[in-house]
Parts: sequence; C-alpha cells; structure tokens
Amino acid sequence: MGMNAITLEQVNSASPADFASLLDGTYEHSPWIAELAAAQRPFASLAQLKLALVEVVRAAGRDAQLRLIRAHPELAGKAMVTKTLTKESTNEQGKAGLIDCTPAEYAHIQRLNADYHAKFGFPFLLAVRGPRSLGLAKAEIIATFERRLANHPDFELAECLRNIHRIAEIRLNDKFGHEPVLGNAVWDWAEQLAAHSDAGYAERGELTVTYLTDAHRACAQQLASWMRNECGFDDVVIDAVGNVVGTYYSDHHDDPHGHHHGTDAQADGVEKRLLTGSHYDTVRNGGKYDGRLGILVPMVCVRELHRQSRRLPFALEVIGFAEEEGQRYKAAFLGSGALTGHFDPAWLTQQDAAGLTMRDAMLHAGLCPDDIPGLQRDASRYLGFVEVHIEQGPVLNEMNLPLGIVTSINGSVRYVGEIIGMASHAGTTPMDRRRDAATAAAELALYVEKRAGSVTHLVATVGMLEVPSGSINVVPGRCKFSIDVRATTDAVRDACADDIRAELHALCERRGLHFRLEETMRAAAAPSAAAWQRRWERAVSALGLPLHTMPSGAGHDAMKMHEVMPQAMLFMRGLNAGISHNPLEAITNDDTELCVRAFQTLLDQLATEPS
Ligand code: HGY
Ligand code: MN
Ligand code: MN
Repeated sequence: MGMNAITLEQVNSASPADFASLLDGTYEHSPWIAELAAAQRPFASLAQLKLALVEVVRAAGRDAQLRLIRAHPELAGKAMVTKTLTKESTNEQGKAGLIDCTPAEYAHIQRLNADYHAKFGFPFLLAVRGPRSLGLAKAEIIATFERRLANHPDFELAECLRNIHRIAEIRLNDKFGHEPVLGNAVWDWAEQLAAHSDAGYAERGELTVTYLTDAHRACAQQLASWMRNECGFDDVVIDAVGNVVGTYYSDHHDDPHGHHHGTDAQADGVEKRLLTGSHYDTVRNGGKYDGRLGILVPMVCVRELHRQSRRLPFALEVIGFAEEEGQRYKAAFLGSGALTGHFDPAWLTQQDAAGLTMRDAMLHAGLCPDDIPGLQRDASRYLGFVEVHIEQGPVLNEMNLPLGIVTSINGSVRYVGEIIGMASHAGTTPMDRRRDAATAAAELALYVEKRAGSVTHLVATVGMLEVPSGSINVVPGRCKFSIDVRATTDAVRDACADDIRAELHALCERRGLHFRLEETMRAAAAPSAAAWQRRWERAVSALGLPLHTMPSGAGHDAMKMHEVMPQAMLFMRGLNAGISHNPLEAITNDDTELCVRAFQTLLDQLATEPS
C-alpha cells in the first residue's frame, strides 16, 4: 500500500467534510456525490463504498447525471490543448497515448467529438485506463468511439455513466493503494490463453477454439502447466475427452487412516470433494471469458491456498471442460457429459465440416475414446458442483452490479435440419412454380421468432441458415438451418419446440417441399440447489455487495452436472451491455477480483461448516 494511501477506517471515521475531501477528484468536478454518500457510512469494504457512490448518481436523476457527464472533458479535446485538464484526466488521457496524437488522429477524434456531441448533446466518455487499468490503445479508443456513435441516446447516457463509475473506481483504487492482484492474475491468464486460436480465425485476429484443434490442445497444455507449475495442484491430468483436471487435496492430519498432509484421502472414500470448473472451448469468433473465467478463478484460489500452505477439509477438483459449445461436432457438453456418464458413443461417428469423425480427431489428439466410460464420477463422493461464469447478458451491467447469483439455468433443445426443394433456373422458373428451400427456411425463421416472442423468458434462435453451394441465378433447392429453443421450464421449451416442428411440417406441405430434422442436444432446466445458492449468497454478502438473484438464459456445464449432483452458479458482470459470443466480450480486473474473493469466501465458509 502506498505511503499516503487512505484506508476504510479513515473514510468511515472522518467528518462528512473530511470524507468528501478524502475522496476529492474521484468524480470529475462533482464533489456532491461523495458528500451525499457520506451518510451511508460505515462501509464494510471498498466495493461497498464504490457502489454507494454509484447509487448516489442513480438516485440523483437524469438532470444531475447529465451535469455530471458534461462536467467531463472531451477526449483529446480543447481542455487538453489549453492544458486545463484535471490532474486525474491528464494522467488517464496521457496513459492512453491521447496526449501525443498525430495530426490525423487528432483531427479524427475532433470530428468524432463533434458528431457525438451533435447527436447526444454531451461528451463521449470512456474509461481510457480500460478494463485492466493499464490504459487502452489509441486505436481501441477510436474504434470504441466510432462504435458507440451508432448507439441509442438512452443507452449512451447510461454507458457514459458506467464509464464514469469505472473511472471513479480506478481513481479510488489509486487513493486506497488497492491493486486487484488476483483479478489481474485471472485477467492476464485469460489474455494469454486467448493467444491460441484455430487456423483461419487466428489470422483475422478472431478467437475460435473448437474441440481438439491444435489451438484447443495448446489451451489444454497451457491450463495443465499453470495448474502444475503456478498453482500447486497435487494432481493434474488431461483425461480421455480432453478435460484438464486439477486436484488440490485436503488436509487430513487427524485422519483415522493416518493420511498425511495433502494426500488423496478420497481414494479411500474418506472424504467428499468439491467439484468446480467450466469449459475452455469457444464459439467461432467468440470472447475470451465465456467458460474460461470459471476455470481460472478457482485456479487462482488454489494458487493462493498453496502459497499460504493452506489445505481445506475437502479436496478441490477444478476442471477445464474440453467442450461445451457444440461447434465442431453437433453434440455438445462432451466434457461434462463424460463426467456424468452421458457421453454417447454414437457421437464418435459424428463428422466435422471436413468429414473427420470425432473418434479420428480424438485419436489424432492422442486421446483414447475407450477410456471415456471410466471418466464417469461417483456423484456420492462429491459435495456438489459450483461454477463461475460471465453473465453473457445485460442485467448486471445495467444494474451496475459486479456479481449475481443464479437461481436456475434455462432448459434448452437444439436441432439441425435441412429443407429440400428443387434447384431451378432463377430466370425461367415462374414464381408460382418454384420449390424454393430458402424462402421456406426464411418463413420458418420468422415463425420461430414470432412463436418465441409470444412467451416471457422463452427464446428461440435460427443461428445457422445456409444454402449449400448456392448460386446467384439458381432457385435454392436446399437450405440448411439450426434451431435453438430455451425456457425457464422444460414444459414451455417443449411446447415451443413442438409448435416449431409442426409449422415446419405444415409449410413444407404447403410448398411441396420436404425436410429432415435432427435433435442434437437437449438439456433440462436446472434449478440451483438451495444450499449451494445460499452459500453463494453468503459469500457475496460477506464482500459487502448487495444480492441479486437471476435465471441464466445461457446453458452451462452446471446444467449437465445438475443431472447427478447439487449445483449453483455465480455470475459476473460483462462490459458492453454484457455482450457475449462476440469479440466485444469484456470484464474488468476489479470485478474479477470480487469474483475470486467470493469464491475464496465460499471455500472458507464451506470449510467451517460442520461436516
Ligand atoms: O449456448 C449456450 O448457452 C452456451 O454458451 N453454450
Ligand atoms: Mn458460450
Ligand atoms: Mn459458457
């Protein structure tokens, strides 16, 4: 902690005036925010103080929020030229290289400032220190500026406020001498892991890691190496489906079997262990944190236990699941499915886009499919399964909340299909004589959208739509498509899926076409186990954070593990409206720190529970 760092005790015990002056400069030219937050003391944590300031701004209303935004300088704007930036803004814009723009960059940013101000009536605000507090590159700042210029005014007002709160958070970290070191470790590991991407995507700077590609194998090796060499796991293996399994044994000094420190007492059925983890494969052109966060957070928790030579009264089994997204092969949840005993050997014959079977891909990767049945876990030997995951949605981002607790994971069912008509000449085939597979698929897609839109919390998506070997002057004879249906209950999911299948049948009848449809994945809705949800709630409360419980629209490995053992998930806020399955997926080091602290707190609280 720096020499003149302030402490929570100081801000809690200061007079209101001293409190405001301790926080001077946190919000640009806006001392009123700290002044109003003083009444909410004492704060149990820096995180709670930060949220109190956020709440003051929320409660202040739109006019005060607009004044706050307008109190900020433009990026590389007039205030910089006239050297009238505050020291904090000078520091921040300097770190982002905005002080030394080229004339062309400077002119470009000036134009963007003018266009933005003309559209929204307030300056563009961006926390240029960025999600890792190290400063964004100028190119990224300009790209963000251009992207946000297209947003709706209401969204931009809220987004500017979120960036102001991030600027304040970083300034408060500086004041408190607070470095989110564990959040930084996870954030940096995710950055390093993202260096591995499949051929054809890596060249475009896109992150795609599909099952058993070279990039996928490199990720597995990297995770195993970190588990072994940086975190101190006692046992690390890459199993027969490619899961990376790290085990950190428990402490059994007084164990009747005479087990010594750090032995695998579970081998004798002496103890139950906690299972956690998530997946390290990604969707095509995906984000760096979907899945990976849920592997790296428990890894850094084990690293800290190891560094402190601490053992828990239960072993911790951390798994990097090899496949959850169902990208390369139709089957999904291959990693967690192997653990629950639901790996269907028929999947081994599935072919990827190049015609390589899953079995051959496994053999090529040095995996032995015959060993897969042996991966099934005896669920009675586990306390349960917990998973940390980015929310992949806008709720926590809009609420300015770092963490949320999952109440249930939506049930889902997926299909791939093809409509078959008749390819014919685009010029000579009259409109009433066509058997157009693509317009039939389009009609189906519009029905899917309408049907799902008719029920709250029901979603359905035609994510893939393709005319194989289509030509501009040929009426499509075939059209491939996918359907993904999700709902909070299996009954709502199934009713929607039934209606979609009925509509597909009817429209093909009507149009004289036929179709094939294959169900490729079905996962039941997975309510969180009450005891484990409560453990997450206690851990989040212990950080001084408010509790927000919510369903998960996304599917997760936890819904697979739900089939054999109790589970509950912790969500972490994403930036950029929580966007995911998109390279704009982003998280901050501070939120990640809170996520790690919540996991550590859950472990500590679990360790003190009567066994
Ligand atoms: O599709 C999902 O919900 C998950 O990201 N695989
Ligand atoms: Mn995903
Ligand atoms: Mn995921």
